[in-house]
Amino acid sequence: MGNSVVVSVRRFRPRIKFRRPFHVVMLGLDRSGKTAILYRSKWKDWKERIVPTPVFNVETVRPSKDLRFKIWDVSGKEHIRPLWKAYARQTDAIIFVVDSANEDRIEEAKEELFNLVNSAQINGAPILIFANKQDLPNASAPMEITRKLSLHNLNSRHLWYLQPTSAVCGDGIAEGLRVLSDMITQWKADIKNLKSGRRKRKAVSRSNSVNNIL
Ligand SMILES: Nc1nc2c(ncn2[C@@H]2O[C@H](COP(=O)(O)OP(=O)(O)OP(=O)(O)O)[C@@H](O)[C@H]2O)c(=O)[nH]1
Ligand SMILES: [Mg+2]
Repeated sequence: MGNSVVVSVRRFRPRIKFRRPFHVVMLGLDRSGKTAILYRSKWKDWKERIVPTPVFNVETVRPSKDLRFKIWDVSGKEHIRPLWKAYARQTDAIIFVVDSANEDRIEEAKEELFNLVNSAQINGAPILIFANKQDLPNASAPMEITRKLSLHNLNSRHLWYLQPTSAVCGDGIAEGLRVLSDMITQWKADIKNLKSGRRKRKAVSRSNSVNNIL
């Protein structure tokens, strides 16, 4: 499988330990392979368990000893997509799964991704894109998927990373989740710094106004 496409603009910080699992929503068009990725990470008999998702599945997965993710895998069917924003609100991150071998639906996937990310309800959460089904002979290369999805035009508030995967072979999933945990850590640290910066500025302006009065 080709190399992952690293597209995040900032370097990730050292890992901080979180006690609770990261809460993540996994979205993408129907049949892109979301449930296959989730169940592949969880059970040996994952193949027998896969059916189209009626609304959502939720599972906690452990890609490595120090990492836990609680993943909401939401149906990609057209009538469920209006609910995506509600599922994505207040999660630690979004995983967006694309079928790399289905050229005909890549534009539709791009529209849904931008529709989601440009929503006011999605508050800068990091995005991991799984370019799935890389085992198929007609799968587009990661760089090509990056271009077709116009990922470089994503809102700059979001850290993002594209990881080629194959749910069938199991390739790329744990690697992608590791990068995702780093992005979440970075995002949370940025929010914390921003808040403490604001508090400091407020304190300074308060003391300035007191000095002006005196
Ligand atoms: N060759 C190949 N097939 C895959 C891969 N991932 C999933 N599939 C197959 O693609 C089909 C759809 O997979 P699902 O996991 O049900 O897709 P989904 O995104 O959850 O679809 P919805 O639940 O309808 O939103 C199934 O037949 C899977 O076995 C992959 O990496 N490679
Ligand atoms: Mg599914």
